[in-house]
Amino acid sequence: MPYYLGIDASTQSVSAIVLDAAEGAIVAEASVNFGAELPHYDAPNGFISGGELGEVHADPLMWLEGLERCIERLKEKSVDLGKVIALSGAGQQHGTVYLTQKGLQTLQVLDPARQLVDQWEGAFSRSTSPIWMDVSTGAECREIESALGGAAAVCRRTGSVAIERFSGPQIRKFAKRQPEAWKATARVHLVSSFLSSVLLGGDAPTEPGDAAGMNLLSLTEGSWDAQMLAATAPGLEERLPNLVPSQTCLGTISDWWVQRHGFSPGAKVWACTGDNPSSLVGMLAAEAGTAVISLGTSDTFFAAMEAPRTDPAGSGHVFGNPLGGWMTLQCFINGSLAREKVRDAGGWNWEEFTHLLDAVEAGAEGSRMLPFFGPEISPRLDVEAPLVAGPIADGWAGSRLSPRACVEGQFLNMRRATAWMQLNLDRLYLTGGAAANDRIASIAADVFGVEVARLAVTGSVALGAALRALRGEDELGFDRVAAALRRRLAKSRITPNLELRNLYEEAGRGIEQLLEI
Ligand code: XUL
Repeated sequence: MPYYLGIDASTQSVSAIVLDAAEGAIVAEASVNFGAELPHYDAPNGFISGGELGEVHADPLMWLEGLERCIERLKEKSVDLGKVIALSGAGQQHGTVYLTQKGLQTLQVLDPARQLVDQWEGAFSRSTSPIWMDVSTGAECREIESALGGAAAVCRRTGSVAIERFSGPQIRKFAKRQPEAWKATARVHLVSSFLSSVLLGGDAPTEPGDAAGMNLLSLTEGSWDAQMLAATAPGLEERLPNLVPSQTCLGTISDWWVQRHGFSPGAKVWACTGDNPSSLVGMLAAEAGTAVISLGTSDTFFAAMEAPRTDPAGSGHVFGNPLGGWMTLQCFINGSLAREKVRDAGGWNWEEFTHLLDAVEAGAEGSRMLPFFGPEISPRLDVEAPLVAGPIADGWAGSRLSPRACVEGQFLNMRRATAWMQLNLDRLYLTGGAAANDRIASIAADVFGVEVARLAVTGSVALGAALRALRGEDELGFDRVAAALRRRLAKSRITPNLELRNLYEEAGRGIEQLLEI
């Protein structure tokens, strides 16, 4: 039976999953953790530490070595790679790889007798790649915004205000500070289009899913925005990859993979995308009507969006939806850590915290809380302590009302801050550590007034890549696998209590008032 391979080139690891479409099952998974398994790159968490002034880089050679190891690991698990008929991948968003002319040639002449990582002499004009954690480009963001007439103009054109980690400001910084090395750059790839190139054995295009995270793509035209390019770096257009629709077959896998790792010469490579767009597919949320909330260190909200609206407050982002149209993504910095701080302030464990969520009625007796323990970006606020009102105003720490006020406040703020998306939601998928908590899940259902289902998918990015390859080759097969995954999901369904609608409308107004203070 044919296999579909999905690769996730993420910050800390490279992972892969192999999907058997006939069985609708994942037949193998493998992962290589950079810090643990490639310690010679001195990047315990996947990036080079000690960068100055917010600079965070990683070595592209580490990614290449990790990629080959990960594929080897699949073979060690007895996966017959010859059965893979199509593959795709995803990369951490915003990171950039700078290739020389020699680097572009290298892609085409990789020697199957040698390891992937050993063949890149003179291939990079910038030896390390800035990644999404890099916040060193504040000056460049301001320069780009002022060239375009302000942050709002950049947001309307590209889907986001100029953002430090986005590729455009990163490219600008490099071109300004190292003009000679910029001259020697023949191509700037995203991590995802670099991955496509390595799989394809040639210079691959990029697609709107990931390209929209560069502050360079015109949302309305779906092509590079000439004015954004001009404001970013000289000679940028000829250094950017071509753009193709996300669901594009780029060709067949290169001979290097066939000779060295036993792939079939006919295995097709589908354009790789960014990790969040890929996750949208892996979480079965690529159709309008579903939003995903990932409850992690920071909470993330993302969803498919039919029209490319932009956030007037400048906090949210718009990326391409790999299955067509657009998607939106918004981060809430004060996520799990904030819930943890409220818990710790009461000296509770998670069980006690959950018990209080249960024991206190919806609305927390009129207590309102925005649990911001540090700077927040949705909305942009520089605070160090929660904003509170109602019975907990005189002391939230240790109050039995605080756990509920905290969780309700987080979801009410999320509902408020994502209203610009104008999503007509039918359901929410919750994922991440706290999603397993039934109480937290039902508060989400009640606040948003829609059904909530829990996704226990750990590898949604790699799964999304395999599903995209499958959809490219066999749309019916994709529908079948998606239906099977959805059936599994339905078992974790929680329905909202619609009688609480008015109460949460009023609580929402309370949260707005907190933000006016
Ligand atoms: C999204 C973002 C991260 C990276 C790494 O804008 O910066 O989610 O994609 O995962």
